[in-house]
Amino acid sequence: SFRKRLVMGNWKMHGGLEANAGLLADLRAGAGILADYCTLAVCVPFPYLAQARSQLENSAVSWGAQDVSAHDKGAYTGEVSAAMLNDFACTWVLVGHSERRAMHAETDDLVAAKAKAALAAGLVPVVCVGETLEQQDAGQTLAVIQRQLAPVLALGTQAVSRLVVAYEPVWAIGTGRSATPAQAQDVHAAIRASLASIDAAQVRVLYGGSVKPDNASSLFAMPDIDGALVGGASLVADEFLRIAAA
Ligand code: G2H
Repeated sequence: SFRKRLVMGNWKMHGGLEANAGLLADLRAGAGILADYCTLAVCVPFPYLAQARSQLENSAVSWGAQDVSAHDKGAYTGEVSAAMLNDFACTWVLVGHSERRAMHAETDDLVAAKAKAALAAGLVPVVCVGETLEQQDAGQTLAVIQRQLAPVLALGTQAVSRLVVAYEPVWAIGTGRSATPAQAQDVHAAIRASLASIDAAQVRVLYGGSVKPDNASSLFAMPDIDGALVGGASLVADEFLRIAAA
């Protein structure tokens, strides 16, 4: 079955109205010719969703957020609901990025609840999983990923068939030290195997962690790597577009 490649930027806490305007315009202009081959998207900080929408509407680049509340509404100061993201015509939302797991104590169950809330609102959750260096050294990579995915798989086959998984080894994030294509492929194949009861052939599994123009094509050559979640390199239009071109 055919999985259209997905190259998604994760701006993290970067940007500003003026800088974004140039970046979004460059993406809009450069994405057209790539759109037949891959889906392009950016996940921006909440305050810039309106800007992303106004600059990317009717372009080949879609947009989304970097987090979502598991709750519909209520006394949750600082949280943003899936319905609010829908008000800005988001397609995507990241859930369980390792920075949120590590710095905001997000548990596997909370991440699954966020994915569920996103799906209920018609958004596509991009569920991020990945092991730390310590866990990798201890040979726990697959066990950690199975544990992180378990409550997500428990949402049921219908839910899982609609989401995207992003494998981001924590030791590769922002360090300039990407996983090798073979290393990533092994984990991606295992992730797909764990989805096997679902229609795993249709679920996109992205790789994330120091993806750059010069390592993107060798990663994308792997059979179970369906695209990338790109941090640092997504802040420079030319780099992001070159990754998509790969
Ligand atoms: C991993 C990735 C994007 P970077 O967090 O989510 O960031 O490409 O900067 O390693």
